[in-house]
Amino acid sequence: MKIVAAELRWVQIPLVAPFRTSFGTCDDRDTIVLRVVTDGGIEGWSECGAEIDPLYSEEWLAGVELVIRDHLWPRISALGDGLTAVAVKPALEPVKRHFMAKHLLETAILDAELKGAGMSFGSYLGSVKERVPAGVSVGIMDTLPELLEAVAGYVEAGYVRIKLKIEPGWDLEPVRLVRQEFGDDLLLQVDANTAYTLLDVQHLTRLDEFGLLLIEQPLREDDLRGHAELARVMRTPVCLDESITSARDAATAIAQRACSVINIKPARVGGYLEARRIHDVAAANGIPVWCGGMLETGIGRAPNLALAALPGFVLPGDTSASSRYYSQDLTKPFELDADGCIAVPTGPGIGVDILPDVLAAVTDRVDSLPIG
Ligand code: NPG
Repeated sequence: MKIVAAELRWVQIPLVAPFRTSFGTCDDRDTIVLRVVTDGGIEGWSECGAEIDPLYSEEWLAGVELVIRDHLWPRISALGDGLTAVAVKPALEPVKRHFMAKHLLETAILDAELKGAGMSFGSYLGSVKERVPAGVSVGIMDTLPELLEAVAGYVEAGYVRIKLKIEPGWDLEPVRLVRQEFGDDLLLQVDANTAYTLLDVQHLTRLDEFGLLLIEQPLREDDLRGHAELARVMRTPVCLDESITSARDAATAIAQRACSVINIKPARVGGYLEARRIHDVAAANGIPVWCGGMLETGIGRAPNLALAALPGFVLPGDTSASSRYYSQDLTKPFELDADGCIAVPTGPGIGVDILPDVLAAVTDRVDSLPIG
């Protein structure tokens, strides 16, 4: 397979409501969509997980564009006719980290390759389910009544699991109220996005009384020792997100007992092939995993759903319906069925068609990558 055209498309799409985490608030989803075209005339698509600012991780969109243009794309081009999705990671290995940039490249190439073979992401990755249960991530709100109203809306819509974003000053009270209002049967978890330190251990253990499924990434991404210490004293299972960027990280964290659950986001770990390796390492250790999200449009959501259908994904993911984020998605919208599940796409590659007019309307700029 050879690439004959490639373009990075900067898009900005309004969110239906602002989304606030412990590291910031976004009103729009800014991202880069990559389109590649093969010598066989097949298009491959992918969506970047990075944001405008390097607050969730060290990557940011302008940096992604730079590292692709100056360091990653020349290595892909050098593969010539020998380009396959499996060849991407080894070719890019000399460039340290930059997982979201690598994910963008590998995913578009995998999409094109699978479309050429008439195979879906699900079949390729080893999906075992036709539909996956959908959870929803609820941002930090200005007031508790606003939070309760938002959660009520999602429960009513049929989401099977609620994740509350927390930070110091917005933790025990919101969790207590949501538990009280929606009862003990609601599957409930929290996500701190690294907002706490080991000094907060006593405070965090007070979350134990609320029967949470898990607490996600309470401490800094590089603090595995701290997570292990916390996991020893907390009854609530500790889940890692930001700390895990590879199967090796997963194996280390599990060996150190720093987590008993892992959130797998393909964008954070360099793509679907590494995501599947993490799944395999976790499964071999009896560690449950679930699929996280980065507010993806349908372009990124479709392959995430395929990943979430692998057998080790035993907890509902942040694989919500399109309407959770966008009034107009870039693909046909993903919708919840009566059981709170979303169907895994079955068509070749990512299995969804991009709506060209919608994409054009939200595109700020298109930059071509050099060919040959
Ligand atoms: O449903 O796609 C979604 C969002 C889920 O909370 C979510 N994502 O920390 O996991 C996270 C958070 C996030 C959003 C992280 C955007 C980075 C960017």
